[in-house]
Amino acid sequence: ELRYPDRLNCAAELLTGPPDDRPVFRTPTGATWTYGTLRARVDRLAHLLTGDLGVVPGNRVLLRGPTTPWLAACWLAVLKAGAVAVTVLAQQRPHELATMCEIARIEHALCDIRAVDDLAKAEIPGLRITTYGGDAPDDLLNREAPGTPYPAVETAADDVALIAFTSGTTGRPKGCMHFHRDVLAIADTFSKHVLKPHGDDVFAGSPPLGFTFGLGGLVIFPMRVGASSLLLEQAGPRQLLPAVAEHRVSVLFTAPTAYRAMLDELDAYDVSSLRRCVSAGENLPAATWRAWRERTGLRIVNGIGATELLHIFISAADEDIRPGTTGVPVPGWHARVVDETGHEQPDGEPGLLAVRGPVGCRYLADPRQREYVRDGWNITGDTYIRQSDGYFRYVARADDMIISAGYNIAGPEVEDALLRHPDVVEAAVVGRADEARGQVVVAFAVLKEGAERDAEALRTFVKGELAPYKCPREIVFLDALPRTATGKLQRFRLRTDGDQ
Ligand code: 3SK
Repeated sequence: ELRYPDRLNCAAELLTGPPDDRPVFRTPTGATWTYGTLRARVDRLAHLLTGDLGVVPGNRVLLRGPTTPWLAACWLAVLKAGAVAVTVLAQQRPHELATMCEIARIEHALCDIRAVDDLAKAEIPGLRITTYGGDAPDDLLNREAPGTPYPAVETAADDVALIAFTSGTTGRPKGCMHFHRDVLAIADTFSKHVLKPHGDDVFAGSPPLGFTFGLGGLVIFPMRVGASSLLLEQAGPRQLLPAVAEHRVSVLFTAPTAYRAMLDELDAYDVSSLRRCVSAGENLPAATWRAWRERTGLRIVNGIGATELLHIFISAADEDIRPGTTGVPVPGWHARVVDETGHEQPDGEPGLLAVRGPVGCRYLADPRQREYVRDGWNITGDTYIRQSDGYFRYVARADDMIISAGYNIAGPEVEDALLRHPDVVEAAVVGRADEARGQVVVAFAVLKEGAERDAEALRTFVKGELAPYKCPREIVFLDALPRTATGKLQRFRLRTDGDQ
């Protein structure tokens, strides 16, 4: 069981320990921040926040900008000053920003000068925006500030440290409140037991710091062990491989689509520094796992996480990894598969994934809390099967099950079959209303450049892979699939039966 002192400031905790000259953040341009530099800059920022800007403990501070050491330093300074960090995504548009500010009652924003336009456009009443990274004398980084150490505010372990917004794949954003102890708990469960990092590791990846997958993987996990992190402003599959090769990255965080995309370019880069490759955000098909293993010798660490629970709670490490499954509950977490009434399903039967552990869902002023937390269990909205060996296998998002002529069909299973075709780069499968069958299976596919868009050939391929009743009635070819700002597939945008 995890135990933390009653008084705990997680930022102070993450900043304490490593020697001053040890690197903590690197950038692709070759800049290196040491732990000493970071500590001094965080203290300066915390002085400015609580001095010039008038932030007091408990205030919520919006943070917005590309993934840079300064964004990470602002996040740490906000927490060290006892305020609450609300990191949002660079892609979020004015109306979304306004909604989040309204829900979280945000009065202060620290914004990278390059991302300020949409925030200013949102015209959020009472919001005081301070920019960083610009030339103006009142830019945060150009202001006079004391060079003395900033004593961390003695927050309680269960004071709110951050609010992470999730819009899921649809709907009004929900703000998830997480405590100071939660920030350490994700490092002391998933990272400690599955990644087993050490001080020499170099972390990197694609998820932004506004997505807790990235915040954990690129800031919290490395800092918890005195390691360093390469912070990439551009972190698509094209940028990841050269970054891994050049900066000798050892722990990589990205999504299944990026692993698939990188397979084509792997031969051009030296990725021998990689030790751990983490995949989350979406289900990892066994075919992608096997192809990556064959080409790199590495076993991808698959995991399921949620903004509501801050990070990954089911996964597996090293030889315990079983492709095609997500894994087992991370030490410290418990998981089971239940029916709609909360009763446990027999092994092998699909049901709702229910999870409990050191971090729980606490939506800010949102009645959907009652749906997510039932009898103390967090119901993530995923359909899973617990196998007889105790491994959890993903079936679908609960709302992505298709019922056709009485058959239950999991969209992701059909997507995996499509992805086994060498020409298919991305696939999404949804149910479309049908008078005779209730629903029929419709697939959307993105093909490799130059591949022939032959729907019949692809249907024949799927029939060779799956029972015929799972074969898509129709296959539509697209140039790209609709995704959320964090890269999750938005299947609801592909449904054409009007029930989204
Ligand atoms: O939402 C997710 O998929 C996720 C995955 C890993 C860690 C954190 C999150 C929010």
